[in-house]
Amino acid sequence: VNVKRRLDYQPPLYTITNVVMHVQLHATATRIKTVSTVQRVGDHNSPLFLDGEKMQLLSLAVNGEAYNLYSHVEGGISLTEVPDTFELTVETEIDPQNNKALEGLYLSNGVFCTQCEAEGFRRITYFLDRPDVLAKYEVTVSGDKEKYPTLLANGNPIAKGEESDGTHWVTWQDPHPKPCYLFALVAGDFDLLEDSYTTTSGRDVKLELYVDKGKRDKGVFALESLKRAMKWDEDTFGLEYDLDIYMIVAVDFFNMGAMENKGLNVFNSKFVLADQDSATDEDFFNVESVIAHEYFHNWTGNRVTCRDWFQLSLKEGLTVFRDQQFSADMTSALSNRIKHVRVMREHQFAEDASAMSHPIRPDEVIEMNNFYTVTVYDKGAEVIRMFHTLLGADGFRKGMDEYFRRHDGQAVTCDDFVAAMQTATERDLSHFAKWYSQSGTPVVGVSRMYDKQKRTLHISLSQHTPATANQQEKEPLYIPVAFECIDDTGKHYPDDDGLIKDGLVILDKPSVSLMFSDVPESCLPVVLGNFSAPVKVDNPLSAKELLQIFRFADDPFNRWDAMQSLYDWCITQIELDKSVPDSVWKALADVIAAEKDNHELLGECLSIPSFETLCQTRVGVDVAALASARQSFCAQFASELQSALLTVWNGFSSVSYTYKQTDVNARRCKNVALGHLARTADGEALIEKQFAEADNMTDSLGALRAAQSGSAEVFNSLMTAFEQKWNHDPLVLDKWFALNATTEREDILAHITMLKSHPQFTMGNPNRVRALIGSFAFYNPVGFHQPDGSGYQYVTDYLLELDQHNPQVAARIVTPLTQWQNYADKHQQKMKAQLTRLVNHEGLSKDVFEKVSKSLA
Ligand code: BAL
Ligand code: ZN
Repeated sequence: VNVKRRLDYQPPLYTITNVVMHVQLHATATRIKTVSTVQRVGDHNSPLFLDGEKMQLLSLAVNGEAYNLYSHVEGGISLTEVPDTFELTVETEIDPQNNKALEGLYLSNGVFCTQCEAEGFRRITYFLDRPDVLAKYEVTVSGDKEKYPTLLANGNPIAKGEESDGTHWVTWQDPHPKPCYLFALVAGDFDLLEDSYTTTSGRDVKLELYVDKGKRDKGVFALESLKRAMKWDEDTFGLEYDLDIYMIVAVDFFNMGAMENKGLNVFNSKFVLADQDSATDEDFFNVESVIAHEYFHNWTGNRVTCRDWFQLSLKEGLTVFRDQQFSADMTSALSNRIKHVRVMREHQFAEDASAMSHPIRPDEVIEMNNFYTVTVYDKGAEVIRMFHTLLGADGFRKGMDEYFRRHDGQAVTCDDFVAAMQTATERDLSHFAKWYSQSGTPVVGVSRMYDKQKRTLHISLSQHTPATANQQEKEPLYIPVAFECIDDTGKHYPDDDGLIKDGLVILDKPSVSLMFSDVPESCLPVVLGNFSAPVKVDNPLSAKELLQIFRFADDPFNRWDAMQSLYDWCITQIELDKSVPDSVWKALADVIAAEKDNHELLGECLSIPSFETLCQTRVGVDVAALASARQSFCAQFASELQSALLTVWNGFSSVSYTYKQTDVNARRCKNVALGHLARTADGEALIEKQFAEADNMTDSLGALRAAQSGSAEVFNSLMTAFEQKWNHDPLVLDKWFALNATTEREDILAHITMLKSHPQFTMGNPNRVRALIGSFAFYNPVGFHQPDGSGYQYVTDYLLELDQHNPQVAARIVTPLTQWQNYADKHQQKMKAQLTRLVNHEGLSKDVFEKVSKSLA
């Protein structure tokens, strides 16, 4: 197995400055002629190695003459005795229709499209497929005019024509040098939405959005989102778009969410198509944020790209942070923050506790596709957020300006980013930069000692990062801890030594002590406001103290988090066979009454931590026991608070649907309340009423989700009605498949087997596979972790088949199996048995092999 290491990086021995491509599209035999201008870099005689796989080499020429001095080697071809500068012509043939991995150029649903990041371009032609080789491209695409009236590639169209045989062609020129992972080509028959945008400096940009025929209206919101993102990046970072045309194409078969190819983004249709009937508020949110994410990559990713793939977080962490800031500005800061913290706690902490633990800048990779992870993306964004917290918005902007001033047009490293931030703000960020190299989730411990006589409070903050599979030794990190000290009247206290500055304590060594003099005994430390660092907190607080924080903390995130900790505490009581005290139920009723008009906070505070989040505050999880404790808490929650919840649910007058934040908050609150009420005697009637009256997908789906925890009969009948209504809409049907897969039922495996033979289920569509098999493995803990191991075996059987077609998606869905460390022994044994089956399977992809072998090591 070929392990690549970050520290082995070598600059390229040759580079390619210009590429002229001719792509003759054909379903099973597409021909690509690529003329590259190749230059030797430095003084050496090493052969020229070109990456290439899964294609046929038809011919090879140097400066127009057929060239024989080459040989096929693993992963490509090697050319010897080439001139210092020359024109290399390579002709290849590929089979897009049978490309089920959806990497490189593929044909699905009558649409040709490409996915080249990370290393897909090498499936189109032999090339220097590495991000530090930047070339200008001119691409001519030709194909059948009737089947593929639209022919697109990066940049601007400069010529087109038709042939007498029914084919036509378009030539595209991209003036910006780019790495080949940003190459894109699309051909098909689409509906087109057109618009334009004038940049602050007065440049007109044509905007084009291509969607499946008949789905024009569903593209309107995406196009509006694009314009908002363009404006926001100009206002916030002074960054304008740089081509005359910006195109987005929505396709139904796509491994990722979307791809930022220069001037021609390719999107999973899930993140483009949205209307009130078929998309939830969450879908609208996601469309806007992914559209923005890909747009923001034009500067953070495309204009300044990565030197090598170990630096992926350079563009992804930064761009996720940028899209998070944008979404917060477009919608609301609190619910955004909570959303992202949930991702960290449910998924990133789990990844960092597993054998796949890696720093945001990984050191070793077998298959790069495995590193498009919550660590690189989301923890990466948290690290960028800490820069923002430490430097302030102005300092961060200065650093960004300096980063672009230094590196526009270059392929650079995370260290280059830190250096730009450091120089621009004159701060020493060298200690902080350890966040790039150290993996694992630090635990910040909080302990306090109160001296009644002296009325002094001593608070100690400590840090400890548990060893991870890839790193035994951990060093103290530089952790900004947002800090409040409040008493039971809500009064806030400063510390004696002024260590709390602008609400932050810097925990940059194993521990830091804070002293508070002349304070009452009720004073509490409230830490990690706004989730100021990607850490776990160990702050032992009683239920009463958590409620004090909820009442009095300034930071709304802390208020929400206190409620989450309170629920976690209650569930622990149940696990210990103790009961939840009446005082807690009384306090919760007061909370609901006090916050009845604050729909945003109330909706979030009525949400019980997910099973996955609860796992992260426990070790050796017995799944059935934890799930049953959680269930039992939810049932009590519903019965104890029924009348308050009913008031919440009834409190929303049914105005017709608009996607605006106040309404989104209200709908969320209403649907969370309904989720609880489903467990009461009134639940059925309320669910049926909401389902029948809903004029939008948020409320329909809210009713269905609620019905999942009510009677099976009602749930099944609503699901049948829903399926009949939405059978024609793939994205809505995915929701239906996912609801099926996450339902608790005795016969869940037989049920999934039946769904696999549903006429609309196909292994070839990643969205569908993720909806059914992915949702089951990730979000049906009771079904997946069945005591006899049958859930693990079921998923493994499926993955063995899927892996033969689409290794990338298989490697994604294997994740829950590889995270066995957190479960009780009895689960671990059975999970490892299936992992062993996988690793021993002949012909396993390197994608799945990497994750499985690491998890067994
Ligand atoms: N670059 C891969 C997809 C994305 O993160 O935008
Ligand atoms: Zn991205």
